[in-house]
Amino acid sequence: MKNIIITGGAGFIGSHVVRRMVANHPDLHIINVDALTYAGNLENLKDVEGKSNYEFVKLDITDGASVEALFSSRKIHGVIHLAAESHVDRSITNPLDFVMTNVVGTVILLNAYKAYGDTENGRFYHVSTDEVYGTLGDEGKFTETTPYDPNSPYSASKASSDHFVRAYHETYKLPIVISNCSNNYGSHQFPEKLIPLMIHNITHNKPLPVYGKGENIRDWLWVEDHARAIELIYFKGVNGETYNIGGNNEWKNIDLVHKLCEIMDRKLGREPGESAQLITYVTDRKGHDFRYAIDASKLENELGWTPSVAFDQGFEKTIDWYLENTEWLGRVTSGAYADYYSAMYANR
Ligand code: NAD
Ligand code: TDX
Repeated sequence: MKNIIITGGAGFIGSHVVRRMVANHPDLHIINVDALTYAGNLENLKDVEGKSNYEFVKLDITDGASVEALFSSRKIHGVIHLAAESHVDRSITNPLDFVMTNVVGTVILLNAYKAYGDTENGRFYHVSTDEVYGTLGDEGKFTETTPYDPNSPYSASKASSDHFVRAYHETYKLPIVISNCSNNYGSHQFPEKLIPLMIHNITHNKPLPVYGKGENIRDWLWVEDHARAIELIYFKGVNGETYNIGGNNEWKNIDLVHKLCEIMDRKLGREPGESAQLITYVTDRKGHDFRYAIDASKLENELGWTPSVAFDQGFEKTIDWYLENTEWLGRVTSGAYADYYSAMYANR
């Protein structure tokens, strides 16, 4: 059986990728490598535990000796690398954590794959973000040839890791692919990110902190469509290439929050307009990118991928998941989350 390592498989997107790969590829042995930071949660993977082609290895990718021990213990056919520090606000308060995991951790994995992996037949797939391209004005979209121009410590660390992955292809002929995706929404997302944070706050009648004037724009993609794109690119992408992934679904933050409030009023049996009264404009994020929008035509034309779920449908499903999984939300927002929340929002 071929061994495929998926890093960050206990996180938001990673858990969707692991579930899909385990279910669709019984001929592959999927090894989920995750340090279980605050963002990683094995509860996200209850339905694959015990599957014969699935294994979990708790490991920090910045621990070079442990990474090397894993890669040298058995032949690793390929790697799908999602492990990362992923939250922009945290990167503003603690950039070094982002350098360690996103840059150093990625290079440690590249070295291990280069030394021990099946570089003849397999590949190293690096999952990245559209934020590496910087910010857009009112017009235009990011393509694969848009120059890198990262603005936050998070996006600078992801840009740097993208460059290392590409450099290993050029220098050592390592078989690699990279994808850069827009904002994901869906189940199992840690409630530091806009949508689950707002759902949690609406449910608890807490203020809804909208940064600045709420006019920043994001391009939202259903997480399962991202996971499907990752599966497709892993098997069918061309080595050395980059693929942009996006939902063609732009929303101003404030419009998205209003839409969420309307749906939540209906679902919670509140008066129309009740949840929207919780909206509170707060100090803007430092260096806040104005607009992201992806041109995904390369992926569509070359590999035949298109988003499968209309936003209205995916958004409603997402909200239902959080309302049905209040225990999950309760557990992940207990303890350290409370400290994070007051540090980030108390004086904003
Ligand atoms: P997440 O924060 O939900 O999950 C990250 C996972 O990585 C967690 O399980 C965590 O435990 C693990 N991890 C963190 N540091 C680690 C370390 N040092 N060693 C091992 N494991 C570690 O992130 P996500 O939103 O699922 O994002 C996954 C990937 O996709 C990231 O690389 C991110 O940059 C990229 N991405 C995310 C989005 C998005 O909208 N969330 C969009 C585009 C790209
Ligand atoms: O409380 C909030 N209020 C608010 O107005 C939060 C948490 C966010 N925002 C705004 C900031 C952004 O304009 O909402 C927008 C979305 O914010 P996030 O959910 O933090 O996502 P973003 O910063 O756009 O980055 C996300 O998409 C790209 C992911 O976190 C990254 O990992 C991914 O690479």
